[in-house]
Amino acid sequence: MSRVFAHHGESRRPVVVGAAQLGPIQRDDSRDEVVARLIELLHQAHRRGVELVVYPELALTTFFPRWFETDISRADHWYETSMPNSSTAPLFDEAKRLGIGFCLGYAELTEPDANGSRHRFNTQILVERDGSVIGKYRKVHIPGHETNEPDRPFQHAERYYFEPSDEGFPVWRAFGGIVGMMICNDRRWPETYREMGLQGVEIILCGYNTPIHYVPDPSQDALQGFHNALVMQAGAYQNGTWVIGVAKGGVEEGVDSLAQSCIIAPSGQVVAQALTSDDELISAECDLDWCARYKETLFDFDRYRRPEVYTRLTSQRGVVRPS
Ligand code: CDV
Repeated sequence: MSRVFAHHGESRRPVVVGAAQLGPIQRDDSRDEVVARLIELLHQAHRRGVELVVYPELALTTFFPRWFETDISRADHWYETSMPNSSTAPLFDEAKRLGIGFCLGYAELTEPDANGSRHRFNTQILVERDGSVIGKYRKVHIPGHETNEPDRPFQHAERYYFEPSDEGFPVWRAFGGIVGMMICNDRRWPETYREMGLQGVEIILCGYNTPIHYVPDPSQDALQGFHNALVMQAGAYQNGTWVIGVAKGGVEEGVDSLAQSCIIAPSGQVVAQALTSDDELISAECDLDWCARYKETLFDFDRYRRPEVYTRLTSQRGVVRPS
């Protein structure tokens, strides 16, 4: 017998979430200047009763993969080698003082591994209200190109600057629910949401930097806002989860990037959206119990999914190419 939900919620698990959109960060802006902006958004969040603030992808610097640096070590200054560090400590301290958790994206340069190699990741961390780092996610889907493409109006050399993570999509028990993270291009792939959906995720935190001009196919430029909403609304609905999408938008070093940060309910509905392309906080009370209305009805995975059948048949059939 299926569960039937009352029109109004019987139980509630509310968490007030803020999407702290950033406007552009120019090349010469210092970490300290940027952190001051993050703290200003944190203060706005505090005034609104926000418990969890989500910042964009690569929130501490300009989007540096737009330039190609032949000697990659000359780009090391864009990366963080520890977290917190002297620049971000004021953010950690202020968030802890206010009792607000946060999610922060940055470029990570690891300590040498057993082979003496250092690794570069596009990373997001989840910080609890007591200032402890409880989760780290490294971007899986790395878009763009590996080598310099000088004919482009600007580079998108993420595949030169970052390794793809082989750690998948973990989820964490935090903020009264089950939290997952993804970064920018990850949001375009249905398996990102489904991998977390299969682990019961209730809220997915996502920072992004999306240039409006998509060099490989400019016909997509006018559709950037549509595609952004399309993928996150579909991912939320099909997995019964909240999705928090947070942009670094506006014209950064001459490159215009999509803003339109938004908070999406498990119904797929947008419940809050940024109006500007600048530093702007949007917020919403996210009732994590609302997820069950989708996870236990239309998207009851255990009851209705049949991957054991269709993945086997699809791999037997293989790819059919247009003739
Ligand atoms: N930072 C990104 O991952 N940006 C990509 C662009 C290159 C398409 C995105 O998916 O928005």
